[in-house]
Amino acid sequence: MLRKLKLRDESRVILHVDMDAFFASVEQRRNNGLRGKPVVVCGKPPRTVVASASYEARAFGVHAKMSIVEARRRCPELRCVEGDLRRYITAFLRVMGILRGYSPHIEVASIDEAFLDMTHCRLLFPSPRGAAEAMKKRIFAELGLTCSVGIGPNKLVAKLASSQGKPDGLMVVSAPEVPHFLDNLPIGQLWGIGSKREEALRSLGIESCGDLGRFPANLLKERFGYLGERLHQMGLGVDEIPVIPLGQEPDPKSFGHFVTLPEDTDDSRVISGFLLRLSEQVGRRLRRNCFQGRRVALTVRFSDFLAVTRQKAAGDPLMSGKEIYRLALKIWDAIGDKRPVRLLGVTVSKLQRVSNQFPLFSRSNKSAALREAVDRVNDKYGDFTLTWGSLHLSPR
Ligand code: DCP
Ligand code: CA
Ligand code: CA
Repeated sequence: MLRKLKLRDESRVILHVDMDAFFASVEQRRNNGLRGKPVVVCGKPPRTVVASASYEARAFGVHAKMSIVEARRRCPELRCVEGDLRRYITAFLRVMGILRGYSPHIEVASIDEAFLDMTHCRLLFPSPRGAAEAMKKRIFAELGLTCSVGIGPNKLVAKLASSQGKPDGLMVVSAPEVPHFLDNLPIGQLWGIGSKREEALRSLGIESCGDLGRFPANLLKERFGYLGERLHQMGLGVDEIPVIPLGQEPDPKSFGHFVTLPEDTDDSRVISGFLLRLSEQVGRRLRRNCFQGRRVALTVRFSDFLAVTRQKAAGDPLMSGKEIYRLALKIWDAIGDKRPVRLLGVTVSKLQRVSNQFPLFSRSNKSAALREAVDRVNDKYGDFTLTWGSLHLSPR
């Protein structure tokens, strides 16, 4: 029992890897002419934003999510490359191939990051730092890409540590060092703290993660509801969520796809065309994973960036694109707003497994599994700037 507790609280060694300027670095690697230059990867110009900016571009103040027009204004010699998700998935699969040599417990957290539970791999490596150094060396030697690594007693601390030394960073925070590490970390660096929440915390005199941990938990709960407890835990650097290996994730709660339209439009034929495409994408994912759903939600962002999400229950559980489309269209009609639309999203939730059979793609097909992981990250944290849809690609 004691051993179990200890393992959970203090003895875990979790490593987080995040690739540096990932999409941009893959492009610089492919094309010698781009190396050492300010480069951004984006969707189809001109209505697109920066997905990834090379560190050379960042020196000009160019960053992710900035419009291409603004990025070019800041850096006239900027090279813009139209991205291709398939290239980045292939590159990250090769990174995963290398990571697998360091621990069998790997969780894909995004298209360019992973957590490794190294707790039981200690005998194999001189030290966690030594393992990280070897891993970084191999990734650079074999793929020509740099990454940043953070090591800590849990996923929260590991991820915070990897973001500190970017690019090409390596930071190890042992359990006793956690309080000092958090004292020097602004709260904006924590997960899920946007500018509004950050402002609210500052108004309480909370500037650093350390301040957050020392702030009375009951007051945080009063102010932020259920999130208050999580904030308190984060302030203490506590995170017990285990590393969940690829293919062992719990059942998803929903499947969704989003697309930014090539241009803002109020043309209902164009809008229904996109709704059909999104519905079919979602339907394919449902079927591939052997789920059906009982609720369809439609998200519409108008040209003024205001967004609405409305949902509708399905009479019978559904998994076909046509059925999803029919409900999405009904929701669209019910919204009845004639302003030009900028973005559309279709999500199916209230999922149930269709049968006990395994998903249609084999889990040994790592590429499909990673694509699924990317889609799930999109569902959870919002879209990648490059989506399957915006690239006019078939994801499968
Ligand atoms: N991405 C995207 N749209 C977003 C965020 C990210 O398309 N809104 C893509 C492009 C990035 C990749 O995901 O290259 C990884 O995202 P990161 O946030 O890790 O950013 P980078 O790897 O580009 O830079 P950093 O070195 O800061 O990690
Ligand atoms: Ca990255
Ligand atoms: Ca990342």
